[in-house]
Amino acid sequence: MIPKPGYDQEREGIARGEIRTIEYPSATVGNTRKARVYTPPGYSSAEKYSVLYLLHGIGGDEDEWYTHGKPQIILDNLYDDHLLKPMIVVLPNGRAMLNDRAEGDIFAPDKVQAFETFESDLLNDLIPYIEANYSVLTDRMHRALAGLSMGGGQSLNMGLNHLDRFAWIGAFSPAPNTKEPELLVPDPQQTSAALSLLWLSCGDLDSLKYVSDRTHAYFAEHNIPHIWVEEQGDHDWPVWKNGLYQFSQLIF
Ligand code: FER
Repeated sequence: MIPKPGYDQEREGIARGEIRTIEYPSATVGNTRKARVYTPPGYSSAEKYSVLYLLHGIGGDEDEWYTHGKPQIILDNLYDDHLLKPMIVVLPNGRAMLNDRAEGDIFAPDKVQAFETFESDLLNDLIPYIEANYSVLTDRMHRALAGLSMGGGQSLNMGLNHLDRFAWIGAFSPAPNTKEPELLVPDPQQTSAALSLLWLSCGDLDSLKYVSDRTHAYFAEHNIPHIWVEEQGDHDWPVWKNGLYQFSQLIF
């Protein structure tokens, strides 16, 4: 799956969405946390939008996608081509701890643990804040969860464990935080019936590809419907941006 040339280049003269930093109270962490929110061109409270929560990797924070992936350019272009459903995209900070900056030893156990703690922050703090402050649909069919690397692992771990909250799940180059497939999907029939989309993609040169390989192998063996894209690339932005480009067109 090759993206259309120029898919990530700013187009002249098109309608643009907006990407802003918000702050929300987190009972999980006990402070106020930051996230970014992309609202599409012409966002209006007269309409109700779906929501994609899009997660970053171990070296990032709520600015990582914005700085390196420029999702607003990819999404604005897709809206210009009429290829996306009305959605807002939330870029959280997936390291749920008091100092949630990607500094010091980013592999320290407490920092890795904070990517697990994020499950409670996402479900109990961030999602309720978004749903109280944006004009959005609040059922599982209109809520998606995707991410890159650590965020891909989080999307699989949290999404597949909460199919009552998310119908659309995407993992781009998921990291070793991804649970073993037997724990991700203990009941293949139940999971298959609930899912609208399960997306898995990874670059062929990625040293973490074994995580995707074992996950895909289990999904295939147990007939769990999913899209598996092995593409040319490393553990890097071209793969993750293409992941967003492809996944976003398939949801809602
Ligand atoms: C690991 C190797 C890589 C790991 C996490 C990563 C938790 C994450 C990489 C990324 O987010 O880019 O052993 O363990």
